[in-house]
Amino acid sequence: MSMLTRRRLLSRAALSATAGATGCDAGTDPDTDPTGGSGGNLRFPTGFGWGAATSAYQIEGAAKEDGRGESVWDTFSRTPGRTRNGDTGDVAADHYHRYADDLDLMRDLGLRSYRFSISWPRIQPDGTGTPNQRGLDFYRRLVDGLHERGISPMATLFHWDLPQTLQDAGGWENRDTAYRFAEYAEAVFHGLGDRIPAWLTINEPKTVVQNGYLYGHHAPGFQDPQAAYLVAHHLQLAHGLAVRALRATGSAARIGPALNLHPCYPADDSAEAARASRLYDGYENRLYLDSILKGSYPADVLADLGADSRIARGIVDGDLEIISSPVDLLAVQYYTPYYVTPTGGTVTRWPTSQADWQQIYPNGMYDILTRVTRDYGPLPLTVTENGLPQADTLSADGTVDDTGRIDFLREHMAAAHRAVSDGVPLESYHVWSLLDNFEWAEGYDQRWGLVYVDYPTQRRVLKRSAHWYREVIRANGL
Ligand code: GCO
Repeated sequence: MSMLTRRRLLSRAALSATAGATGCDAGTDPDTDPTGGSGGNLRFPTGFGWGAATSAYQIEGAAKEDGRGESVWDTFSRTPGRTRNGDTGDVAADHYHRYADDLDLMRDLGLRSYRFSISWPRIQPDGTGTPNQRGLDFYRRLVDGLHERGISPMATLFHWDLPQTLQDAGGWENRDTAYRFAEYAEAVFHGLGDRIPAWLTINEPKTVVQNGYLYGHHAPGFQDPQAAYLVAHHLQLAHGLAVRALRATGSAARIGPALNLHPCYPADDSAEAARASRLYDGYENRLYLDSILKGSYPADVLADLGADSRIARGIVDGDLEIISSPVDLLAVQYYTPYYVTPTGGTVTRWPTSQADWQQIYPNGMYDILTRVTRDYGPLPLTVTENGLPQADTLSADGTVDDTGRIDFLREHMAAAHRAVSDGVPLESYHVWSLLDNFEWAEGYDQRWGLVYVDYPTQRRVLKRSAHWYREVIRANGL
């Protein structure tokens, strides 16, 4: 298994291949201009869904209220040494209590779409059985508040907060967890399905696989490659079962997966780098895209994992049919490219953000959107996450000057616009994130929000980027 030690990550050859296939503007050279060229006065299609995204554990707090059960992230974050400064999501941005004010903020920004997640342990404290009405009621109030403000809800069913009881029974290593997830999804569809037009199943299965089971710096904190790829399979099985559960309700709502995709480029011109980059792409992208959208796992990745691997032995006849149940949309989350060396390692080519894994390469947005359309389309696309962390500070005059975020967003939106101009059916774009929040193992150090959260007082302050984004939305473009 050659991929075990890599952290997360294009060559001139790959780029020009992309450019040739998609009609990318030949006047820019992504090797020297990471934006790929971005002009002014870019209008998006009428009705474009400008939005922002969050997830339950990262913003809600209220960890012990209204019957909520414990999740793996409660356990993990409360374990000494697991998160920066020992931070937990116990209070987070206190959104559970402040959701009405946060809804007003969204309206003031002019958002057209809001992507949030539903906390499984609020709905099923033990991961199974009769749903907790108080949990469902919270999301009903939230969703009704969105509709009242003319904002379209997009709900993620699973953003990593697996009920601890299910983890105790083996978590995602246990095939049964996929079936428990389908039951939970069914309960949510019955409780809220009449008011949510778009569903996302599993947020970034790859991050659970890599960070949760390979590197161990996310819950549940394991370093077990054999388990990791079995988990990849069970997460995707859960995705397919949830798609089927939605169809079984007769709902006209749309559903799809939320995948963090990374353009992978060879770090040099050698054949070895091209080969290594291709396999890297298999682990980063095709392991999830091929299965869900084509009904088969990529042969190169399966061969690399080995016929004796737990995933190879864990695939049951019919699973891929479930996993590839037709979806209505694909949610793309783009943060960084990877540049892959001949030996399968990665190198950093562009400046990074406060997150050392994130290279700022806007043209990667164009490449990944055009690539999924070329290889898997035509399929409606939504960007459900894109953003960067900064050490934003509240100045004495009460403002937060995050000019770097404005530059980042403008360039990534311009790259998305180029993709749309080249025929990519992109419907919406969500900034990660609406609010500063609990950034997993990084705790509260990294601020990803359009809105600054002063944690001691929980006061919200619109950053300069939020004011800028409001104008983007009003103009429907840049
Ligand atoms: C993820 C998650 C978000 C993160 C964001 C920044 O992609 O990791 O969906 O919860 O906070 O991506 O790292």
